[in-house]
Amino acid sequence: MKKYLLLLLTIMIFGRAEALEINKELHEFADNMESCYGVPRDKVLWWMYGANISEIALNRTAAPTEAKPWGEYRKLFITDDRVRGGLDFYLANEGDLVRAEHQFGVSRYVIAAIIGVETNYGKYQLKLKAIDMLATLAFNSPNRRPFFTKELKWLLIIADRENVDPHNYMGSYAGAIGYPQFMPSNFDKFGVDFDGDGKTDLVRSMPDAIGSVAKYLSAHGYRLGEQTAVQSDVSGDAWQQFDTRSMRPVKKLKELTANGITPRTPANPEQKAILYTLDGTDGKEYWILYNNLYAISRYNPRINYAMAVFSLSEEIKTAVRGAFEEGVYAE
Ligand SMILES: [Ca+2]
Repeated sequence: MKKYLLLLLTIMIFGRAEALEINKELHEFADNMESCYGVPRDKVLWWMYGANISEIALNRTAAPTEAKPWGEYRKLFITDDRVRGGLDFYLANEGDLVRAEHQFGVSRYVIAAIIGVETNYGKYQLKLKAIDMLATLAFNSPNRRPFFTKELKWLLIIADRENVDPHNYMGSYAGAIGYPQFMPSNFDKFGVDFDGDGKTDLVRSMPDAIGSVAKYLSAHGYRLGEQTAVQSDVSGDAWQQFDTRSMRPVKKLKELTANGITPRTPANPEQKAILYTLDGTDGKEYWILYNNLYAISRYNPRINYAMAVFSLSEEIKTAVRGAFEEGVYAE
């Protein structure tokens, strides 16, 4: 630990820009990391001395984003470029996507769509250090400190365990890491070494990202072969009681159909379901949501997010099938 102390001393003498203040609170955090999780306190303090306050993290998490109507959101989001990107991504990663589908029981197209939505299939350049974002939000933000402190804790536990400098974990302004944008606590629970190199690397390994997304969705109840969401037609008034603006499928499909809600594609009447009304480009859309949509929403709890992943996955599936039929790509 001597080298850390020496480096700390050097930094304390020469100073640094926009540094995180190393105060009593941070010392307590470091003590806690050592006593509860076995991560040496000097190592933690050294890592934290290297962390900078991020204005981006403070500004972005403070500004609530307004929810757009679904129709508008879909048009902005499910573009030709994004679908073509999904086809390219599928063709480049088919082996791992199929393997993940078999191993975890999650649609290969949904896995592709999640990575497409999160980081544009890994093409989005992650320029922010998760440690800067999380340290800023844990120690310098007025809100949600316990949440981000917990995530910072997990970032350092993982770094210590995997023997990686935590400053190498690149992510978003909220501290989500790598291609699939996992928060560090999810990295710990659902991270998979899917390329078998002995490390779970969500920043550089696309196979690891694919396996981890599949494990996450599977653990949150996704089941291959079940429907995800389907548009329906409504009649009478009784259907309104099922329109609760919740994505949690707490009714059975047969209860919905008995009350004037007719799915445009039939499904098992015993299947758990709920109705969700969305503002489409041509007026109201009445969607029946199933358990798989709810599982997707565990990745991000906004309806537009879950619907965008679902819609994109369907578009990618259509594009892949089209490519096979045209003989552009032979299976
Ligand atoms: Ca790996």
